[in-house]
Amino acid sequence: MMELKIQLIPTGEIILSPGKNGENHCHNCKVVASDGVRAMMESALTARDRVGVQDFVLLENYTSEAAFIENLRKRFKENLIYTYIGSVLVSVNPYKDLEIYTKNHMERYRGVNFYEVSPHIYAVADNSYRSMRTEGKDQCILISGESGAGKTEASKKILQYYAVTCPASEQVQTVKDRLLQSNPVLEAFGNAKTLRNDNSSRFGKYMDIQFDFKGAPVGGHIINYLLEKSRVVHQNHGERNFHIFYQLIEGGEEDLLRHLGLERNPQQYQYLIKGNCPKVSSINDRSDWKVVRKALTVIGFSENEVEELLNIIASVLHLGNVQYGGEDSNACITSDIQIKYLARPRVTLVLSVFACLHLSLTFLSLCVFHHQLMSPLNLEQASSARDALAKAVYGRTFTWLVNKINASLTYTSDSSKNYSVIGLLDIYGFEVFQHNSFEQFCINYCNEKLQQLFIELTLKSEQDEYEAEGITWEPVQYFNNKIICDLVEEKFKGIISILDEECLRPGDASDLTFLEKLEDTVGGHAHFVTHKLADAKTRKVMGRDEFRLLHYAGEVNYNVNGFLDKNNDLLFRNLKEVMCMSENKILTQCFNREELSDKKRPDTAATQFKASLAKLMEILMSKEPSYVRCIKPNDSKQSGRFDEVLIRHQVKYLGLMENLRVRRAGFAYRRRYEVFLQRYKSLCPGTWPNWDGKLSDGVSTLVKHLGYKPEEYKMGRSKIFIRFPKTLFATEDALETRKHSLATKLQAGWKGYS
Ligand code: AOV
Ligand code: MG
Repeated sequence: MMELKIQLIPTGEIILSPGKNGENHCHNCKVVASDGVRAMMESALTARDRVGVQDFVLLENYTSEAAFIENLRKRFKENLIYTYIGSVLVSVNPYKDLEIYTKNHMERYRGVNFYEVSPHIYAVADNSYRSMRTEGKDQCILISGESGAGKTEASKKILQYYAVTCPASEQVQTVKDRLLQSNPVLEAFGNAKTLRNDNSSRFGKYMDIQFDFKGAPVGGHIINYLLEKSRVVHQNHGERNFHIFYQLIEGGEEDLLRHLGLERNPQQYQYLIKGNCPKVSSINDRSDWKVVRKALTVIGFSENEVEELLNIIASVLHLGNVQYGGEDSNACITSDIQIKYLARPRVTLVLSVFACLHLSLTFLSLCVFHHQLMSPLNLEQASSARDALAKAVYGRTFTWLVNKINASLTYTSDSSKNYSVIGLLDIYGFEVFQHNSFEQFCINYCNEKLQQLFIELTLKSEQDEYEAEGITWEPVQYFNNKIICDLVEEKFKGIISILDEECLRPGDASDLTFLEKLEDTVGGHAHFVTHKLADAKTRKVMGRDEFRLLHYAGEVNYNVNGFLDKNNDLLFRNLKEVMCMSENKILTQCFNREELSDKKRPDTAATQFKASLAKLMEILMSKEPSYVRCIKPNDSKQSGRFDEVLIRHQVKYLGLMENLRVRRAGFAYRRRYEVFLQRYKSLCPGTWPNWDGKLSDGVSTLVKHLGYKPEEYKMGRSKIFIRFPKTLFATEDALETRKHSLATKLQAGWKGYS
């Protein structure tokens, strides 16, 4: 009789340990149970009614969106935030600390098959790790969902899981520490409070974790994507600048602040007051400062480097306070500041900027703010030159920081690549604000690309594969967002191309002429609308300086104001020259002289972003993906609130229903014949030690010997398709048992097949 263990864990989750036949779902098993077991099963089933199913594939009415949402709601109410769709993990942000990330939890998931334990982010992490180890294929975990849905938290949990559960030597421990500590540093410099999320990632991050042949994390590499630099100089109401500024001001030691010429009050700084939101209740800048300061040391920053880094941060704040006055056509630094300069030279703003950047006073005369040395700038030009400098300094310093972290994570080994990789993608989520600009356009385009990849890799490729393998299949309809990606990125005709064209066009090019060009070129596109092209109802909610994109995840109006400038991202040449003269070593790495002699116009911001995304897609396509789909339960960041309308919208646009239908109709596992045979051939005397015939015949012989039933698998052209995970688990168990008994026999001096 089959062995079956039923365990009700405190959360109400049912854990059914697989018996000898690999059964793990109680409603699947046809056990003749004793009274005691039956009573346990009944109570387990009642619990399941309350907590829903842990894999949507098990929903009886799996095509019903209402049943899907109901299952999600039941589980959310019970603090069960994770649910599978096959191997895809759906996660709902609980907005509260759940006691589910302890070391004990990690141990529970370590080396255990996916379906044997309740769904968890650790199961995804462990599954990727084991696939990497057993199949030798690089993995990636793609975390998606809108802003505030829990992507960054999920990626941190995965990293922590590897740090705790993977083997470690002393050297590996250093790498683990550095990998972990890179998070607070990058978040300090690259995250900020937005209206959607108090800790919103304002840059995209792809991190490779490198494992050696023993499965120990030995190195890492981070690629960063388009930091939202405009935040350095401007924040919308209710938002903040990057965390690091507030951390430094709130947490920095007295001596340090004095040295940097900073006051302990964010309200003193123009670059910090635009959003009128210096404090955030969920954030403790002072304690975060301590964490960041320590992390910098762990990562390997020298005291000098930290000092230079903070000098730059302070200089940006001072720069923001440089104000202009004078004739409108001939701006100069306002007189009171000049007077201040003369009276108290050590505290003047301009001087502070230069002192912080270690520019010698001789170069002060070269400063852009001194009107006599440049062709005169009007007030607006002078302010935007100042802001451009602040953005460039901050943006380049951020890139320097990533490079520095990468250097500290570099795996040094004799051979060039003798490691395997798990990549983690945590990028800014889809976002819609009252006012959306170039940054939201880029962020949402990026999400559009990720959705495309998800479609390519799960829905489309799944269906293509059945077709290619000659397996009968009922196609599932889904919305393919390629049409929107093309609208944005197509050569010559896409929005980015048109934007670039306007940026390069001399003469009267402006944000509004860009909008007109868009209307002329893509005006007829089904996913594009402007005020002029809209129907009366839409027109009411659109400005004349906006265009609307009908994204896969919803409609967004983009205001064209600033598009050209942000895309051009230019910095006056003499400002670059001044930066090159700095004695600050970080700045000399950020601004080098070669750039000055390079006559070629750099690619625009959007084109660079498009190219980096294309490269990212290539990286991800070359790896075996796992997916975490994050859902935000409400817009008020509240725990326990399940806003059904909001959630239904996300379920729809994330394509979860289609995902489920494809999954339900399909097969849980597929393996190429040679891989399958190689792994399990020892389980059958007919295929051991070698199979000389056709590979598919070998696999047939093997699975018949293993007792696979016809409904459990199908033979394709080059692969075997296995319908249920339990079938594969049973085979894995058999392999384990065999290895174990073989080892025992070998010890006893045995030779040959038994
Ligand atoms: P995001 O990365 O998806 O948004 P985060 O991962 O930063 O969102 O999550 C937002 C906030 O939700 C966090 O700061 C936590 O307070 C809370 N949260 C998320 N996941 C969990 C969890 N598993 N347990 C407890 N609290 C959680 V963005 O970066 O804005 O797209 O750009
Ligand atoms: Mg994030």
